[in-house]
Amino acid sequence: MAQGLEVGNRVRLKLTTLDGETEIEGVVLPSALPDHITIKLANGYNVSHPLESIEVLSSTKSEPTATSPSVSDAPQNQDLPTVRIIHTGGTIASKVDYTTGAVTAQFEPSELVEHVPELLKIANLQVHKIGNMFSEDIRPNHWNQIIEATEQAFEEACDGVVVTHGTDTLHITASAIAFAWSGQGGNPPGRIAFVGSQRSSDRASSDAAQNLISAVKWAAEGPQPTGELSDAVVVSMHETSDDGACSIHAATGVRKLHSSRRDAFRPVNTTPLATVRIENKLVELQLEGHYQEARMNIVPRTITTKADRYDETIVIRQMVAGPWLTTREVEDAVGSNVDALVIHGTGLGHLPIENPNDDAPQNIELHQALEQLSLPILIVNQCIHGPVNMNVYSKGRIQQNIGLLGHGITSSPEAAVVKLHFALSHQLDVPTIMGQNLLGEQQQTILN
Ligand code: DAS
Repeated sequence: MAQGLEVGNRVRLKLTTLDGETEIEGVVLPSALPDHITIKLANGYNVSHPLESIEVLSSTKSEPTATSPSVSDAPQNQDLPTVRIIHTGGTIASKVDYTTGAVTAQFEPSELVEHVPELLKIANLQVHKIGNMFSEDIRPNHWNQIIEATEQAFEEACDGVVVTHGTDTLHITASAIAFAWSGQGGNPPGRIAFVGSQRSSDRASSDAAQNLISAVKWAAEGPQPTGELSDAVVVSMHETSDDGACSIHAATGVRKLHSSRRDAFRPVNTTPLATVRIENKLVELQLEGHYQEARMNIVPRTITTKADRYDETIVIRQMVAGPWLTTREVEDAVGSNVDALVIHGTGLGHLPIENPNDDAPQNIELHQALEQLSLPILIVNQCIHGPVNMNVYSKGRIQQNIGLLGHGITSSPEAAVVKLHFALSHQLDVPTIMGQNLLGEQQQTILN
């Protein structure tokens, strides 16, 4: 490392660039390139510069933070709300192995709290470890384990629960827990917030700390869920790519829409329920106006202590409408004894099942194959945003006439598939259920 600089030093550097000289400040990170220095800037981004282009104006060793006590012996403030962190893994619980550069899930849940001691000013914290999984490996049996852990937390008088989870399927699991608690009229005794991070917790540009602080803030101090506004389970992630604010999203109205940005989670057909602002160590929870108004205009559900589970044997085959969709996919699915099909339709939810130029017979074959099927076929939306609306074009009406489901869906596509799995798990009438608004998953959009 250059000129006595060490990882962790807070530095002010003079840069000589093609555009002249400039100054930057930040924290020294492990170098991303040979003969370069890598700095974490105040806005959370990392920059690397050739060592010969810098002059060190100041460099101070950052005081070694006193390793805060683990959760078990941390000085908990019993006067604060009690929040249990249910830990499943993901990047939020990972570290970069700087020898390989790979991110591996390896945290103990108590380490999360040690990394973010501010949490202990918000809540009296407990931890429950389910695993250290990346979320692409999570299955419905893990949903049931999380549901069990949330029930147990509330039985043991927790005010709220935070579930740490990988980001790839975070919105799917969050939707699953929402339908488990509120899909058949229930309402959990406290708040449930899912949280992940796009950057591993040990990287200076990590979003983990602020996402976690926001999730714990909601779990500790948020309003009692109504059960009607998809507020029984929420997702807490960065509002923008900069630090300072996290959005509290309804579980069934949010989706991961970017593979790497810190604001990857965006609302689908709705807007966040609340925002947590974190500035100068102040943490402030602000409910959004539309949510406050909606809360005043409905009767909150009776609180329940038990949630539903998912049938882990249910098999749902998904396919994508477009130039490559043929009858073969449908026949393979039916041949392998699936419980339902989900087809991600184009536009408002359309499939290639007409042959106007008399030169695409496979479209007619697909139409006939779908018409003959007796199992549920749900249409969701490749566009992600906007409704599935099969009343606008004749194609949609043909689809409804052959019994395809999904007209009017305005939740995230993944929430709709979870809802289908939920209905099948409880032998509910799928066409009826898919047309209903069970817990507020039908977000306000142009359909209304
Ligand atoms: N693989 C990703 C996952 O666990 C890492 C992450 O973003 O959390 O979802």
